[in-house]
Amino acid sequence: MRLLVVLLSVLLVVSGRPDPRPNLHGAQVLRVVPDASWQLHYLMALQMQGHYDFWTEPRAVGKPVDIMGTAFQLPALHAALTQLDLTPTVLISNVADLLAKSTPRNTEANRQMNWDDYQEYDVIQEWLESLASEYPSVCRVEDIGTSYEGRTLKLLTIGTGAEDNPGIFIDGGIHAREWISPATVTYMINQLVTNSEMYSELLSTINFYIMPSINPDGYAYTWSDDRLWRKTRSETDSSLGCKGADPNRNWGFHWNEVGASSNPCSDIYAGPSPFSEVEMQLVRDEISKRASTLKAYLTFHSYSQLWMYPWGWTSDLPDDWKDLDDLAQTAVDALTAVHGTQYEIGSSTNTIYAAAGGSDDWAKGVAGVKYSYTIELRDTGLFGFLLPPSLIIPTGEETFEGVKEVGYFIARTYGK
Ligand code: 0X9
Ligand code: ZN
Repeated sequence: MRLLVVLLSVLLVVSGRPDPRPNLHGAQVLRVVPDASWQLHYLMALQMQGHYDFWTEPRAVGKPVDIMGTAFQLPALHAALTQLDLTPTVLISNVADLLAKSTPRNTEANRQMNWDDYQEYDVIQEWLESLASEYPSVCRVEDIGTSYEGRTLKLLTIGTGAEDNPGIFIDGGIHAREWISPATVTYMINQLVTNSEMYSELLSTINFYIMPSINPDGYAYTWSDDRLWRKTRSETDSSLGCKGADPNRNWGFHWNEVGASSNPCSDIYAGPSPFSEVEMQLVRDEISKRASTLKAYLTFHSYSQLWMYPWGWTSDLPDDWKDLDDLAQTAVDALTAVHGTQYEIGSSTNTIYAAAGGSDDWAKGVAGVKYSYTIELRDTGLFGFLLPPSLIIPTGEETFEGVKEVGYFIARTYGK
């Protein structure tokens, strides 16, 4: 026993950080595909009980649902699924092993921005500052406020033309555990800024406003304590001791009407009130400030490979859905052409599930940004949230092609 304790503390010293969420040893991610609507509804009820971490939510008959069970929970999870006549396949046989493989190397060299690995919040922040000082004719950075725990949020503007040029607002990292999102958004920033001569016409016609990591406290927590944390880290309810709200259920448009929870312990907790989360207030204010020039809003999530547009609060489609669908098609065609990655396109309610209080719905419904999209990046479940760092660059390359199509379209359609 003493030997074990000594060994563990040696390991801690060597690795420099405690093993995040050690109870993931032996945890598995199981996939089931409901083929009847009663199974779907029972799966929804199982999710509502809040015992298991649903990596993807029950969305429709025929669509896969990925559920993580810890080693301790697995027998009960199997029993529950058997009762539902569902036969699970094992998607990830040992979450802890995969986690170890996808955990960034904690070296000094890796504290320099690069896309061979995921990056900590501070590294991203410093890099944004250094870009702005190295390329002052192409981009500028602003501090727009501080998170609940006191981290600075930065907004990078990329553009060489007029301030009132048509704009595209891009954010990443709203859900803390979706690491490929900030990695992809920073990849695209780097391409636009360091190769700006290749995009000179685009950048003189439109402005990009980009915030790569809009849930910094949650993101920092995924590095320090719990790799699979999704929400913010605010103290919303002291009696239950559960922290944080789902920032993508917190926006003030049809808030908490559907697909969200009022339980502070739930992963889809809408928060005590619309815009209770300071980080979402800050992003909202940046969008609002520029609402008259913004033509597109892109918010990056993972995973499932979906390019979705509003609405998320109703299965009805916006009047101009065809315009949004057409542009999504153009973007996805360009994306797929790079590495063959397949994406599904559609309104979010009809593609995944109804969920109100999302930033995409607010951007369109309140700020009036016509082309509002939620993009769920790679993969489709092989690695889920634990996408290996070797896939950052391929994901960045293909996504950038899709985003450029959106840029060119906005420039052609609204450029002066
Ligand atoms: O549920 C979400 O917030 C998003 N999926 S995720 O797996 N990344 O959590 C989808 C949001 C789609 N948009 C709206 N429901 N408004
Ligand atoms: Zn997400």
